[in-house]
Amino acid sequence: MDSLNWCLSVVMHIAIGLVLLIYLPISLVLRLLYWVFLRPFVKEDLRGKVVLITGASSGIGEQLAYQYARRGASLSLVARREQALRAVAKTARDLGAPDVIALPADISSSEEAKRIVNETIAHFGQLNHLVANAGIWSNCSFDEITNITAFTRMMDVNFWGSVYPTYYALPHLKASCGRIIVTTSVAGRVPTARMSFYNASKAAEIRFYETLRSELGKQVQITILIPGYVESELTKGKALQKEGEVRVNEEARDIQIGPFPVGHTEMMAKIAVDSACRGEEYVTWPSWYSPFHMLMCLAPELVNWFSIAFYVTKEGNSLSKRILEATGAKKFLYPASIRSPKIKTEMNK
Ligand SMILES: NC(=O)c1ccc[n+]([C@@H]2O[C@H](COP(=O)([O-])OP(=O)(O)OC[C@H]3O[C@@H](n4cnc5c(N)ncnc54)[C@H](OP(=O)(O)O)[C@@H]3O)[C@@H](O)[C@H]2O)c1
Ligand SMILES: *[C@@H]1O[C@H](CO)[C@@H](O)[C@H](O)[C@H]1NC(C)=O
Ligand SMILES: *[C@@H]1O[C@H](CO)[C@@H](O)[C@H](O)[C@H]1NC(C)=O
Ligand SMILES: *[C@@H]1O[C@H](CO)[C@@H](O)[C@H](O)[C@H]1NC(C)=O
Ligand SMILES: CC(=O)N[C@H]1CO[C@H](CO)[C@@H](O)[C@@H]1O
Repeated sequence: MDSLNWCLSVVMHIAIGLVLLIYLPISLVLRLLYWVFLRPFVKEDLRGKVVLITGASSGIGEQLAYQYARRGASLSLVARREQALRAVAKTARDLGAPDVIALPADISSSEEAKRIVNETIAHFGQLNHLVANAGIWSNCSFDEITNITAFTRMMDVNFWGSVYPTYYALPHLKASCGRIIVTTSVAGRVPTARMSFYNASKAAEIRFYETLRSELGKQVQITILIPGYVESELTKGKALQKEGEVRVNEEARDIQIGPFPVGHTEMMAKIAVDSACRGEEYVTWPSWYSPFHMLMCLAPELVNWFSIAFYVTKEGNSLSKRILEATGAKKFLYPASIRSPKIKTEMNK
């Protein structure tokens, strides 16, 4: 049995090696041809389209709303903080969205998810893009957590909070040959210490939407957004803390992000919407994160060593934070918008 297993293993390695040897050069040429000849001309016209965005009250979702608005789409905006949501809705109208509705809801509840899809259809009569973007993160290592049950929230918001609206929106998306855009994270592909649940929720999201993509084929296209660090309330330090409550913790943020530059969200939102309109499957931005996917496939142990050296804290400090402090690099690497702990407070959410 053992030798059969060994033979099969050798055969598989050689077979897959051959497939890659033939497939990779061909796909490279095809991709190049696509980039040069087709890509500039493929682009969905968003005028008259309806887009539902979850997590639209701040950060990436807010900027995505503005990009869709500029391109003439009507919007249905979802998050829990109503005032913040209404302010985003107003700006979106000013930027050119013909019609915008704000639907306050907690997306981790399936009933609420059902309601917001229902209200969107009742108001607009159609749905063309679903942007599943709402999410929370946390910064503590597993053994620091003092209230473990509070951490089911991470899965409830990041994973189920994307799956529920997808489920209820799917019939309408099929009817319109629409698209799903889902905001995941580089952390879902590349393990990063101190983010076990965040990392797991994002990995689950990526796998789920990759599988759904193969089930749906061309009927409903799926764009998976894989952001690295960009400015938002999340990178201001708003996170699920070890005691199980959500608040802003800048010091923890400095440990987590360290000397990694934080990208401008407006730029990312622009690239994300353009890529979705071209039907692209993955968007990794800032793009310097892309090689990390390859590194993760070829040498996961390097990622692991780096993660330990960089993020694991000794006496409340980590190499990442020490580098940040020693070089004074924060001024250049973090946009001004996240260098203050102020967030759009409302009911302490
Ligand atoms: N910023 C980054 O560096 C980065 C990197 C990788 C991935 N991401 C991902 O990007 C997505 C957006 O995050 P962000 O960076 O823009 O952070 P953010 O500014 O904190 O935005 C998160 C949004 O999600 C909403 N939200 C949270 N819980 C919700 C719930 N239960 N129901 C409905 N809405 C909820 C928030 O609105 P309310 O509080 O009003 O409900 C807010 O609008 C997340 O999925 C995040 O994981 C961000
Ligand atoms: C959804 O909307 C329809 C009308 O568009 C209504 O008849 C139905 O009761 C609603 N369902 C729920 C669960 O709210
Ligand atoms: C732990 O978190 C859960 C969920 O947020 C909460 O209901 C519970 O009261 C918390 N327990 C303690 C001991 O703080
Ligand atoms: C985040 O990390 C910092 C550094 O270890 C820690 O002090 C903080 O307690 C962590 N998050 C919380 C407050 O849960
Ligand atoms: C530190 C940590 O939780 N790492 C996990 C992140 O997610 C990947 C899956 O993508 C796991 O393999 C890691 O163990």
